[in-house]
Amino acid sequence: MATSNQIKCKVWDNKQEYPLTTESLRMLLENRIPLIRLKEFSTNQECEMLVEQAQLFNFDCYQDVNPKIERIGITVFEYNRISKAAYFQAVQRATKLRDCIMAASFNPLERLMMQIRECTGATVRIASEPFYSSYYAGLIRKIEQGTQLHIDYAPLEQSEWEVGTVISQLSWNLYLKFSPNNHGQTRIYDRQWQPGNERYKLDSYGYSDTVIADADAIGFQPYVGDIFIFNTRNFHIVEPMDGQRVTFTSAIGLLPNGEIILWS
Ligand SMILES: O=C(O)CCC(=O)C(=O)O
Ligand SMILES: [Fe+2]
Repeated sequence: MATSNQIKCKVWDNKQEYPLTTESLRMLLENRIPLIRLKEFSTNQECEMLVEQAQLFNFDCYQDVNPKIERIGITVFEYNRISKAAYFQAVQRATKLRDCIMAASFNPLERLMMQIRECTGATVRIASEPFYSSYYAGLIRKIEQGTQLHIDYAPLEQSEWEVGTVISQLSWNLYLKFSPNNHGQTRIYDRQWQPGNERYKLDSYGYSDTVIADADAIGFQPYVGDIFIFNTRNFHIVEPMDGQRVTFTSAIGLLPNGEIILWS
């Protein structure tokens, strides 16, 4: 495991956020910059319409996750412990519901995939599992009570799935609704998960603060209509807030052959 000194030598351009370009995406995948921001990716009206449509359906709570996180859609994180077969059985129904919500509002997933395709020239697609089908991608998620300190990294968490073969993993969040206040920020540490960190795991997904000792961090205040993309092998946390905080989100992974895949 690298020492904190070695890690601190890698300089993140602290505070600065980059627009989406071929170069910034490459740097984010290589963890050489902390954040990409797509300002005004969607209009306030589009965001409102999506939330309004989503609210016609039930948000479910993540299993085994404290504090509570609610979402529409399914995650490999939860089915990991059940079975791959059960996940792929649930994909069709979840996809139908997501498509119904997007058809009555707008489709941020396709819009973002198109933009990544345009700026990289790479194949950008929904992840798909040999002998099964496409994955589900695109959660509508409420994180209002915050998260624990965590990472999202399929080579660790889903090693037996296609998504477990990614060499780098990002997350994009489109902020659909955000009650105006100074809380609910997302904080990303300049410290990537290493196998030795597993002994500091607290429960189904949280880690003790020991893993981020001395690490630099960057926090960002979400704005409705903006997308933030960051590298989720870095430890990160969402602060709790009073009020509503609704996002549209999925993971983005880079495969060894250069393809870019999305899933939830
Ligand atoms: O809601 C956010 O700002 C980030 C949530 C998160 O942990 C993630 O997207 O990996
Ligand atoms: Fe996360």
